[in-house]
Amino acid sequence: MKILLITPLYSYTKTRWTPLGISYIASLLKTNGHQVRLFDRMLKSYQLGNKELVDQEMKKEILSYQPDIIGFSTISEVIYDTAECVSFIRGFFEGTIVAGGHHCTALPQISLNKMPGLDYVVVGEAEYSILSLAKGDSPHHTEGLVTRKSEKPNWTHPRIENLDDLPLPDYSIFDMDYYTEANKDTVRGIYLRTACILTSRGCPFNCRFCSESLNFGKGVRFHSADYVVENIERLVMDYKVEGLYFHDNNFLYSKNHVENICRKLIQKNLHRQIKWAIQGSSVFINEDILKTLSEAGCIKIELGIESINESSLVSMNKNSTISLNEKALSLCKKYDISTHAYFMTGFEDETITDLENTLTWIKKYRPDTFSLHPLKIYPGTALYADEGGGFFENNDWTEENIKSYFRQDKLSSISPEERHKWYYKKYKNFSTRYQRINLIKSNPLKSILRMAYKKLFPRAKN
Ligand code: B12
Ligand code: SF4
Repeated sequence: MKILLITPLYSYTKTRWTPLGISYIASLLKTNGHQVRLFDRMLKSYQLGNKELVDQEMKKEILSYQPDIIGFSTISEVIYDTAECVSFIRGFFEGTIVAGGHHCTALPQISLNKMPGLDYVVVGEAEYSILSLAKGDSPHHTEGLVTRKSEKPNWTHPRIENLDDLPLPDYSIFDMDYYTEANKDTVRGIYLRTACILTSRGCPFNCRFCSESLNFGKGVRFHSADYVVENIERLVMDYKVEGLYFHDNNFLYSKNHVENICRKLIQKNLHRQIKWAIQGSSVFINEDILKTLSEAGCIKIELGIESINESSLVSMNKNSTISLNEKALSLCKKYDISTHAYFMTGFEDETITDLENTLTWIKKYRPDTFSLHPLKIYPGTALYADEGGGFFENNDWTEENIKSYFRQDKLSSISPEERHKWYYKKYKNFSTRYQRINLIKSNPLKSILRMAYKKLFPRAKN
């Protein structure tokens, strides 16, 4: 069968992170004899400049490729784009249309109702469900596939117990010239030609604002070190990458897993060829693990600090403490591993003084880079159950509705005007200056000159 996968359009993100879920799905389908293509709406919008042109190009692609199945990857914040595409494509396409990913997993039946052009929704890890569909198995007996007739207890979230059963992800489905082009944002603050990779699925924690355990189930499953290193060798050989960004929610969760991968990287001499970055929780950071990481080429750890207000961490069920975060930042410095601190704003008990204190804290503990994201209430999270007000169930999924829902500051007592003022008066200048200095400190002159050239000629190739 011919399958066309489509990712949603969103305002341009600087991090060139590949949608890896798509590459796993594509790989399993191709290994089983199917043809797969990707229409990457975000990249197309970057290349073509406007949505109308992207839609026209998408229609052309569908009419010329003539797929049997079209599959959408969904994300709550951009679900209006998927909804519009489904209805647009239904106007001229009679084949099967399915959707999977985080948003549909959280709201399978509602997604079918709100997007009448959809035939099925796939919940959770979709590789084997979509393969069954491509093989022509009965949708009513396919695990993970939700039809309009499915009743809640009849669908189960598939869980791939042995991740190594999956063939290596297929990166050739992406425009890898674009995704691996050297930049300073994929590994934040360090200018590299980078690819993304995944070594595990799931997260041991359950933060109230996160839906990871809904998508991947409880606990964490791992690829073996052999699988991971084979994947890395292939990326280095095929795409000449000099950096890797690990998408694992918590790369450090299993010491054994980390040590096995690091040992193999050193055995294969890959630690001298690639620099890599991970996301990890401060809970798992100690001298032993940092030494192992540093010897194997890890140059950056991203930490989900979220808040410097202990009560916000507790109310969000965040499994770390401020003192653990402070300790982690100083230990990373000792082992010369750069850090990125993720912060969130919009918690219930937050005040402008807390935001001010965050900047003071940053100056004191000096992560190399940092970012501040508004707290958003996604379906499938504990926070949505308590505070979402059934928004997605009760409203049309139009661009206007969805954008205004995500613009709301539902929990915070800081008014939007106050926050806006603080952001532009205090945060923006502070952040730009701080990160610019870090960029100069963390990159060799050659990279700095390249970045300056790219700033002058943004579309120039490296
Ligand atoms: C890499 C990444 C990105 C990349 C690539 C996006 C992508 N679709 O993968 C970029 C930078 C573009 C991105 C941007 C955004 N992201 Co993002 N991103 C991630 C991240 C860190 C990893 C994704 C990944 O590779 N996972 C591993 C693979 C194996 O899992 P998967 O992608 O979920 O895919 C599996 C299933 O979901 C399903 N599936 C996925 N696609 C499809 C398609 C079909 C047809 C089917 C049937 C099934 C299916 O099968 C896959 C294989 O098992 C996740 C967090 C996470 N750990 O998943 C957040 C995450 C997906 N992002 C999120 C968000 C909010 C965003 C943004 C809105 C952020 C922002 N405000 O800018 C934008 C939206 C832009 C866009 N156009 O999609 C949220 C989504 C929450 C939600 N309820 O929708 C997540 C879950 C982070 C979080 N915990 O909050 N993101
Ligand atoms: S640690 Fe990260 S991935 Fe895990 S539940 Fe919290 S936010 Fe989600």
